[in-house]
Amino acid sequence: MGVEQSLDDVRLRLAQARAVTVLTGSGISADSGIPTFRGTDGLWNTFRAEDLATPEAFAQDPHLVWKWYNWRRELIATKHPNAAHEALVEMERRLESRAGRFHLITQNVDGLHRAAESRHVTELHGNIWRVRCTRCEGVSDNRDVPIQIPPMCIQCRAMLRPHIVWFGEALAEEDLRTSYEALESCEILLIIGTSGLVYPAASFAPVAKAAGAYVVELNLETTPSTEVVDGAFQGRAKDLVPALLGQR
Ligand code: BJW
Ligand code: ZN
Repeated sequence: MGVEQSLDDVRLRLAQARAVTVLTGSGISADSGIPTFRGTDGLWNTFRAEDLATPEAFAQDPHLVWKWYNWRRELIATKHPNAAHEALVEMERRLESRAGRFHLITQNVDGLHRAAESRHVTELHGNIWRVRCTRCEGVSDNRDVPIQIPPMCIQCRAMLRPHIVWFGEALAEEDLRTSYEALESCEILLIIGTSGLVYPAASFAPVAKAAGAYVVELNLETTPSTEVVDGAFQGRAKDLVPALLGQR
């Protein structure tokens, strides 16, 4: 079966499905000009994850960690959702118009799915436009670019941190519960633009498959998940996702 034909096959399955879950990673925002983490142009090529994206790094040098987030805030503030983000909004609209269920789980912290106006979204690793108090744990929105560093909590005057899940930190229980529900009850799981290396999201494909879902991967390259999925398509998210809706 040629690639064109099998993409059509997924398109038909999607058009009939009653429950679709989508997992996205930084590859979907690469088409908006936001760097991914791994790979030749990835952030972890220039920065060491353990120096910046761990609670230990923040405890040791909060100023350095906040400087990195300021740099990323400045970059992300100039970026917009692309055709792939928009196609997922349309996918949700179509499913809901026939009383189906759609849930989008993203590992991205850039907020572009919400900006595009996807409605059922779980931001598994947090959001770069939110801050959390290191003492009272109060979470608030903050879109200052640049943010004055280090930012302080107005309630208890302790330091604020990015509301982002760093390595070694637990994901929010409610986000995990919602994600597993969506994975275990979907007919189709689409995995878009993620290397599938970071847990627990890396285990979502087998979880959905074990529950009977048809699992499809869209990525520029093959990944460790490619072997376990039912269909894998190599290309840019901004081309492949609209194609799944017949928008080409
Ligand atoms: C395109 C494209 C285009 C490009 N179109 N495609 C089990 C085994 C081993 C280790 C662990 C384990 N369980 C937990 C761990 C430890 C750790 C982990 O997974 N480590 C691995 C690296 C081995 N996990 C954790 O620590 C997690 N916490 C946890 O498990 O807690 C347990 C616990 C319980 C109770 C108490 C305490 C603890 C937390 C993980 C948090 C990850 N956070 C980060 C960074 C946040 C910082 C920030 O952003 O500011 O989130 S890591 C980074 O990776 C970021 C991303 O969301 C995440 C995933 O990356 P993603 O999106 O896949 O990007 P890339 O770059 O890897 O891939 C891009 C892909 O796109 C590529 O495939 C390209 O080909 C493709 N692409 N352009 C389509 N145009
Ligand atoms: Zn506080």
